[in-house]
This record gives sequence, C-alpha cells and structure tokens, in this order.
Amino acid sequence: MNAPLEDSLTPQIRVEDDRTGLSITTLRSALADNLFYIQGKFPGTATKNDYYMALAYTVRDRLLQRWLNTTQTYRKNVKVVCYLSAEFLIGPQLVNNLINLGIYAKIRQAVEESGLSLQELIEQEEEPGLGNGGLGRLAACYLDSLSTLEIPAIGYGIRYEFGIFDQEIRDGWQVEITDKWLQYGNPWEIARPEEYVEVKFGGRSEHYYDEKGNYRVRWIPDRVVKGVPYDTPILGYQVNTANTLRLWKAEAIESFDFQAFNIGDYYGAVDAKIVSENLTKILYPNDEVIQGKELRLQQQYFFVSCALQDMIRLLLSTEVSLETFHQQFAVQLNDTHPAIGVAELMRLLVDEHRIDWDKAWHITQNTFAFTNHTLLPEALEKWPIELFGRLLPRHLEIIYEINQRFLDRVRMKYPRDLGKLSRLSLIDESGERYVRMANLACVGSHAINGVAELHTELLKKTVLKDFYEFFPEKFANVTNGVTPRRWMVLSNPRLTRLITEKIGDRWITHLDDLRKLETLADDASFRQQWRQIKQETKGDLAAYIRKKLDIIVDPKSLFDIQVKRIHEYKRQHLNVLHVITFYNRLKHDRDLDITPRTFIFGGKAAPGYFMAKLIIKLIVSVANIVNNDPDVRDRMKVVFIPDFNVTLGQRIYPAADLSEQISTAGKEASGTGNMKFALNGALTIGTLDGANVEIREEVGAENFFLFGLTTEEVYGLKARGYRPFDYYNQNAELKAVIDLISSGFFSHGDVDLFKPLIDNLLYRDDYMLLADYQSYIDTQEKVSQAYRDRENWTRMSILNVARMGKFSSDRSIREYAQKIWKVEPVPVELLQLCPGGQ
Ligand code: CR6
Repeated sequence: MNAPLEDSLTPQIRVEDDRTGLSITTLRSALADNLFYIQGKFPGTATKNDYYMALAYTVRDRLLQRWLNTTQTYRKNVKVVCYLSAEFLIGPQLVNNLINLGIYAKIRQAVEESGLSLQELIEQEEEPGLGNGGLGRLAACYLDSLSTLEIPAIGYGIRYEFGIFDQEIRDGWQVEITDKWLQYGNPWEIARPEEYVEVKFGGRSEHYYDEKGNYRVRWIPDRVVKGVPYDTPILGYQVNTANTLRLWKAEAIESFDFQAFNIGDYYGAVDAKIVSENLTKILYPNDEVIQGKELRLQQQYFFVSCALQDMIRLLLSTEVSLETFHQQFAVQLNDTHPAIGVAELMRLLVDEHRIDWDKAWHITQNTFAFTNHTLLPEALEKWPIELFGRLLPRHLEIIYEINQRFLDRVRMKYPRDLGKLSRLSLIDESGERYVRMANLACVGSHAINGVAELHTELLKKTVLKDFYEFFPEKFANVTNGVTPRRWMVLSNPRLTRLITEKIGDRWITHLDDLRKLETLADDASFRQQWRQIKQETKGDLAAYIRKKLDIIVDPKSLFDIQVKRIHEYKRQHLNVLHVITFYNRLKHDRDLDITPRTFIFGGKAAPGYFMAKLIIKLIVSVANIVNNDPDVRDRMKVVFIPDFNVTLGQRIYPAADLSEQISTAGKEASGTGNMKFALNGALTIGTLDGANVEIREEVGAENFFLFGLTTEEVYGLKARGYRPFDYYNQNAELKAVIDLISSGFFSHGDVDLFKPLIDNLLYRDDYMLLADYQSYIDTQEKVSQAYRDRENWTRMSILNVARMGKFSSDRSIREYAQKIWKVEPVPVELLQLCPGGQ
C-alpha cells in the first residue's frame, strides 16, 4: 500500500499524466497509448473493437482512484450492505461510467479529434447479460443507487461465462444463440486470484469431540472448488464512491489436479477441472420458473459460500470480533436463490468458528433480510431432500435443526394446529420430501419484503400468510425503482437536456424535482419542444427497425410498445388479440378514420417454454400478414424486435407513446419496465397489478389508461368457475379474431399451428384474457381518441414524467437503508493516491 507516499500527496491533480489527466490532449494520448500498450496495435491495423478497448481502459484508469479509495474507506469499521443476487444485469458500462464521472463531453471531443466516432465505439461493447430480466436489472439499478447515495455496498454474484442467450428469429421462431460476451475480453473487471476461497460439495458430516471435549461437527466433502473473484467498479453519479460488484468464477483446485496427476490419472484430473469450471459456465435462462437442476443448486451454494467467506475474511482482517458480524454486514437475499446463505452462515459460525448455536442464530437472523419477487407458485424454489443431502449433507442437518427449533415455537403458539405446522415447516412432506427455500429465507431473516404495495399485501394474504401471522413485525414493503441515470440521462439525452434547461440538473439525484415540470405542462411552446423530442426519438427507433428488419414504420403513428420477457401471465397474446381486432376493423371499413399505430413487441422466451415461443411465432406471423396487406398500409404496422436486452431497452423505452402493462391482476409482482416507459414520457395502458397501481396513484387516474379485472375480481371469478368459452361465444368481435387465427389465415393455411394456444384460451385461460378482452379493446379505443388530441396527450405525457419521482431506485434504496439495513452514507475522500493522482 502506498504508505510512504500518503503524506506527500494531496487530492489535487499534481501531474497531468496519461492515466488520470482530463485535458483533451492527455485523453488523446492515453487512448493512443492504450491502443499500443494494451491492445498491442498500431492505429493502422486496429479494429473498432481495439479502439473501444483502448477507450474503456482510458476511462477505467480514471475511476481507479475512486474505486480503491472507496474500498479503503470501508476497512474502517463501517456497516456494509451485501446484496446477494444470482443475477446482475448491469448493461453496457462505458457510457454509464462517462456520465457518472462527468467526462462524456471531453471524451467525445478527444475521440472525435482522434478521427473516431464515439457512437461507433460505444456500439462495440458487448453487454454483460448476466440476468434474465426484471430481477437482475433491479439488482443493477440498486447498485447504481447505493453508490450514488454513498452507501457502502458489495454486490455478490456469479460470473457466468455465458449470459442470457442472444435471440434470433428464424421463420418466426425464436432461436437461441450462446452469448459469448467474454470472447474479446472484459475491460471493466479486475480478477483477484489471490483472494480466492474454497467451496466444498458432497461427502458427509462427521460428529466429534474437540480438544476441550465439546461436541462438534465437521464436513468431509468429496469435492472442493475454488472461487475466484472478479471485481467490477460501480461508480456513483458524480460522487467519489465506487462500490464493487464481485462476481465469482469457479476453478479447479490445483492440488486436486496434482493428486490425480501423480497417480497417473491425467485425464481424470482434466475431467475434474472441467467439472469444476462448468459450475459458472451458464446462466439458467428461466424467468419465474424453477427447473430444479442440480447444477443450479451448486451455483447458488457456490456464490453464497464465496460471499460469506469473503465477508468473514474482511471482518477478521480488521480485528473485529466475528460476533459483531450482523453489525458489520447487512445481507440482502435477492429472492430465494441465495437463501442457502442462512444455513451456510450457521455452518461457518458454528462448525468453523465455534460460536455456539444460539449466538450464531442471533447473528444470522439479524444479518439477513429477504426480498420476495413473485407470487407465482411455479417460481417457489424447493429442492428434493435426496439431491440436497447428497450435495450439502451438513446443510441439511443444519436445516433440520433450525426447523426443529422453529416448529417447537410454532407448536407453542398454535398447539394442535397440524396444518399450520406442515405449512410453516422448512420441509415439504406432502409427497416426495423437499427443502422449501422461501421458508428457510423467512425463518432466517429479520425482514421480509415484497416489491410493490399490492404484491406485499398479497404475500401476506397468500403465499406467506402463515409467516405473516407468525411474525408480522418482519414484513415490510419496498416498492421497486429504476435508476434515472441509465434510464433517462443515458438513454434519453434529448429529454434530459430539455428538462435540465428548465429545472436544473438536481432531478438526476432527486427525482422528485421533476414535479417542477408540472406547471410547464400548460406552456404551449414547452409542449411543442416535448413533442418534437419524442418525434425525433421515434425517428431513431424507426431507423433502427428499418436497418435491422427492413420494415418501414411511420414515426408519426402511435408507438404502442410491449417489451419484457414473454410469459403467458404478461399476456402479450392479449395485445395480439387487440392487434387483430384493429386489423379486422380496418379491413371491414376501409375508410375508417383510425389513429395510425405501430405495434412493437420484444422479449425473450425461456428456451423450454413452448407456449411463450408460440406467442412469438404468432406475433411474427401476424406481422407478416399485416405489414404486407396493402389495405391497411400506412395505418398499422406490427414489429417484433429480436434480442431485447438492456442496450435495446435504452433505444426503445424513450421512443414509446404507449406502454403496455397488461398482466392479469395479482400476477406481476411489480414490473420495472412500466417505470422506465413512464419516466420517458409514455402513457400506460395497464391493469391494477404490481407497481402499476402506484404509478397510477402518482400520475393521476386521468393520465393513465386503466382496464381489466381487479385482483379480487380475478379470485372471485376463478372461485365461481370461469368459463372462457362463454366470452368467446358471446362476443362477436372476439370470436372473429380467434376464428381468424384458427382458420390458418396467419399461418399459410396451417390450422394446427396455433391450436395449442387457442385451445388453451378457449378451455382454460388461466390468465383470463377473454374475461379482460372487451375492457382492453374499449380502453385501446380511448387511447386512440386521446392521441388525436396531441396537445392534451403531450400534457399527459409531461405530467407522467413530472410525477415519477417515487420510482427512482434512490428512493427504494433509502427505504431499504432506513427500514431494513440500518446503514448510513459514508462519503469517500480521495486520500491515498498513486503518483500523479488527481
Ligand atoms: N420476473 C417479477 O416478476 C419484478 C421483478 C423485480 C420479477 C417482476 O414483477 O419487477 O422480479 N420476479 O422485482 C422474479 O424474477 C422472480 C421478475 O423479474
């Protein structure tokens, strides 16, 4: 560490050097240096990617002072938030870092003066797709806010070699392509091989008496894997704080290789290496459904064990007692994926550090907090006892012990209530026996939260009802939020500029300031500017669509967009029913004075989710017919944009007029796309589901297009016996739409292709599309009418943006910090600098 230099240096820039200097000349020479010394290229032979890498290193150099000083600051006995998540969908890093460092303009100038286009270099970056959708992106927004709010934090997760697959559409079907995001290297991460930890698997546990005659247990594994941390800096917005995202990669333990090698089993040793490294190869591409694969449990245990061992090591390096663990760390479990942490921390404390059970349990419960992200029963994680015990024999024992102690308390409170006991148990014994991860998370945490008000209320009434009755004090709500830095400043520079011109730039970190736009909604010239910006942004998206898909869309038409994972509960097919209704109306009355629309879809389907893939096929099939029908030309277009990801989201959200948030009430825990759209000035058509409820509350019912059954009505109708076929029979327009699909009109006469989808709607319709159809269609008609009054539409759009303050992830993080983590900001001073440091 730079101890001898420490006293002689001050945070001011001493020398304008290549690694820290910010003058255009220095930036240009840094870029050239990095191209030569890191990429090993002359300008003449360098590819665009080489230039991108050189630029990325140039930027990384300029954030290292903040990063290292942040880490240094946290060694001084401050409470650190550890966000444990199997997914972090952080998106491209370059522009975000430029913005947060406040050097975008300078870098652009330096790049352009070097004869390059910044935009082209930006487009070289492969985004780390280390998540499926909302949950992983939420984790990324939260890291951004933690740093911006100067709260000490570490994100712990998995460094998947292959992230979420790239989606291609061939003949209307989704095809999955492996995501080789690391193939050209990742300039944003730094490997820390010296900080590796060991993670055990399998084997058995051994009970023994230690030297003092105390009864103890040790775990004799049959396999050990090395976890190597890779760190990525997460810089806050214009602050010194740069927290760390620490992702773990699995590697083989060398001594194991050696052992096998020595007995001549070279191939055996190689096999062991491959098996170990497989652990962090691939992200499971499922959103909301569990697959129960053994490798997935291995991944979960692997990263959680790495994280907890890392925390213990950090703590012990500061010479603070391990018994204060819960005062030093607040560990958030992002869904049940890291819930095994409860048993792992108990094992580390009791078995390895010899703390007695009760004390260890006190520490554990006060350390963890648990966020639930879904009410869907198919997403509740449980592991067969046999599999669990084979992989984690000691943890199974610990879970039994936790369960026994917990159920004793339950019995005390509810004597003779066997139903209660079996529902609260950490073990599901109704058939094959399972470990229930949500129950483990609830018992082992001091706080439990849902992700929107409605969701938290439903949790208390349904899936976690018994837990709520047993410890109501643990429950709280924290409504999700999104970071305005990425989802406005970065992705919508035009609107950012206009807003900042009018109300200053404080809104970027205090989103409530957007309220100041309210009065401007009445200013005709402001509305004109607002509309102009939306128009230009739509033009950009139209150009992208034309280039990528060769489809011409009219930027003057209403851009009606639904982008998110494809799932039946999200009801993209309800949207399609409207598209076809719209089409039929146009076909029946060629002169119909209709508001022209462009229907845009995007999203990935889990590779094994047949119905979701069929929905994509339906969208593309409808698009092919509609877009080639001269009768409707210029009045409607349908587009499926392939490979929806963070990068594309940044293009798409700002270009929307209408945001489709149309899940069956009670199914979408929160949604966060709904927030990104509204923040960028789209109006929402939506059900009373998830955070839609709160968005509507904030923006005002008159600025939101509400339709559909409420959660109570959904439950009521289900209970009374829902008969979708009756809706079909009694609604001529709906019947015409369904019959048109069934007739093979969209499938070259193939009447079987969409049969599974249609039969499902007519005879099951779990997500009640047919019940909500008429209300949806009527509301869409209101949207069309409203869009004709452009002045009023613009007013509504401005008011939506002005009232989105609540949905900043800064607000969510402040709530977690106060209600759950009990942590305070710790500003970072740039004290310890390397020579030439700024
Ligand atoms: N799929 C919810 O479905 C929520 C995010 C983040 C989800 C979604 O409504 O906004 O989490 N749930 O809280 C899970 O992933 C289990 C999601 O992204």
